[in-house]
Amino acid sequence: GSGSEPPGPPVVSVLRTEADHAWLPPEAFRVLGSRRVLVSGTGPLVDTVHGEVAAACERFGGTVTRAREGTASAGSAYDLLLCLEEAAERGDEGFTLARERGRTVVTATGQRGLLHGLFHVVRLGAAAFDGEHAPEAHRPALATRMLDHWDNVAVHPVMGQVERGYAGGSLFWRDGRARGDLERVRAYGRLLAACGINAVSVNNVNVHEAEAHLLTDRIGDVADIADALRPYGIRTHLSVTFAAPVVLGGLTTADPLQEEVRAWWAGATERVYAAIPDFGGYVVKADSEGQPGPFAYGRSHADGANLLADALAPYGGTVHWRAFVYDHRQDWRDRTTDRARAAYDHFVPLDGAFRDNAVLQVKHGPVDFQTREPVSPVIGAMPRTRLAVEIQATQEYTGQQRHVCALAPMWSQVLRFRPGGAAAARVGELARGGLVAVSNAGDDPYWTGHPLAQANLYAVGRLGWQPDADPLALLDEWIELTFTPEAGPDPERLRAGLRAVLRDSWRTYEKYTAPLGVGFMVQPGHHYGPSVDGYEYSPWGTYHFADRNGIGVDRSRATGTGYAGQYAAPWAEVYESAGTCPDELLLFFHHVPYGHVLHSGTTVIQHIYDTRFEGVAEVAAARETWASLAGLVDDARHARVAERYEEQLRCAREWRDQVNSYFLRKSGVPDAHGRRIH
Ligand code: GCW
Repeated sequence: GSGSEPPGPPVVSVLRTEADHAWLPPEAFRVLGSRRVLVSGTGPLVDTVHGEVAAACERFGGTVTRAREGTASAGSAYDLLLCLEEAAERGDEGFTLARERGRTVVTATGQRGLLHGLFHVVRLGAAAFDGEHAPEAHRPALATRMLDHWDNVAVHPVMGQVERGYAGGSLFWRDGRARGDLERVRAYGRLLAACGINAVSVNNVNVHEAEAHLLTDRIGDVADIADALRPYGIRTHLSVTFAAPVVLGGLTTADPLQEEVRAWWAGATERVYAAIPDFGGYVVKADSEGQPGPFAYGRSHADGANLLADALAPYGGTVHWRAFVYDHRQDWRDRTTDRARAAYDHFVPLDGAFRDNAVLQVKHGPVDFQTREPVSPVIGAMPRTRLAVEIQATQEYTGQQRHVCALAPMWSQVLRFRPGGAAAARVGELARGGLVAVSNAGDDPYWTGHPLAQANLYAVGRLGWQPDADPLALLDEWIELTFTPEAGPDPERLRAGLRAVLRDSWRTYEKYTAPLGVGFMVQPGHHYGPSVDGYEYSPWGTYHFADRNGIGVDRSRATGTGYAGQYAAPWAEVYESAGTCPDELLLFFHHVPYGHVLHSGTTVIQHIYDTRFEGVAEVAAARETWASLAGLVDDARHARVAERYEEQLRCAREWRDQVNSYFLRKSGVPDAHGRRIH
């Protein structure tokens, strides 16, 4: 039961939806829900906090009291105080946590901070009510932690409802209309808030006809989504087409320096804010893979981004301008053009030219979310520009949510990388514009298609909050919340099993797919499964150059495309020579003979054979481990994962056999261990 004095606002309902609870199962609230809790402060997000606590107490026998004002000094009648201290400054996301006189005290000066504090207590579980300690301050390292949905409103003839979506349909759109399932959207917002995400962009960066209209005549649909996400502190953003003044406004130009174009954006943006007062801003993919942009008018990308930044500035909005600009109609015969160079070549000369409310959104690697890439040299090379780092939770190139591939270890490597060398700042510190992930969620009952892919969505928010967090600790945290092992018969075996199948799954995936950082051996179009030469003679700029003597892309300054020279010291030197380049990136930077000996002591060709065999063996072992967890995980979830392991194993074998056969045939070098290669 929940007491209340004075009679506060209505308890905000905690959700009713068929969807999986993911990392917020009722059981995760047991510790908190069996306590005596005081929630103090006013405002819509405090109502959300109160609703969460009330639902937990209802279920687990605790009590919740609602007060209007901060009462951190209140008597010993409570085990937990959740206090909003001052008039809500909505921007403030931090909170402090203390244990004093047998009570746990969370104080925040902003409503969102209180919400984060609540979920922090949930994460801590019993530890939140242990011992005594002085107030510790928590605040997000990155102010923006955003998900980009590549969701189409209308079903795209090739890409479907969700571009690169592996989790069913869109949470927002279906067959050309808003789905209107706002309870589900709200549940999504709740999960996102609980891992630290605070912004969502609701449509594909490839903005087709129907989607373009979200900006104007269909803004009401976006406003409905924003209303559903707002109670969980999440701001809504929109992808827009740079050609909007032409396609929506009837102008003859979208030239960013034309007054009529500027006026059109100002007016359109004013109407957006009339519908959504806390609208986050625009996301733009311009001059990229066929999308319109400023180049058509002879203008720079700073001109383009600043046009939208100026329109958004009066309302506190931000434009996220993507740096994914390259020539996708390249001639494969032309060895001087290197797609990896493109973002740096286009954008670094513009450093300092972008407005304060323009964020340049840079993919973490120079090419395209491959299993292994170096960190983009753009990060670190634009000190006077707000950069956001873009990662891909949707597993386009990492198994499409049919394979287990826990990506936190990869993302963590990126965020901990120091572009300026050992003493310089980390990527996680340089990303002042935030962390952005392409979402992997959809209307699938498990949200992410593969139930274990929920771990990736969870890690996005947690790494945005704390980019130097230990990725394995985050996996453990996700396991504790999602599976609540202590509630089951054999918590240690469950934990150990989940760790075993998740922790190294990215490296396992790497072992059976494209070797040593070379990338792109996927089937063209859908990008699932192997095709070693699938992109070799294509216009996309993604080649491996394998011949009978060797493989890899020479990106050195001395003899290659010069890409290695885009890095600062010491990386430019490290990557320049095959002798110092790390093994896992060797073929990204160098073309070497098959007999080249790696730092690991083995040759490139033998490494290719060995790791393909190992990768398949590791998948087979993981499948067995998963099978052994039957009875410790709920049956439906267990069955869903088991079925996906069958496909993962089939696909891993296909990768192994195609890659090994290809290189045996090219090189003529037999496997040192005489294993069967076809
Ligand atoms: O990885 C590629 C994808 C495209 C995507 C593009 C991008 C939305 O294959 O589907 O388009 O990147 O990031 O814009």
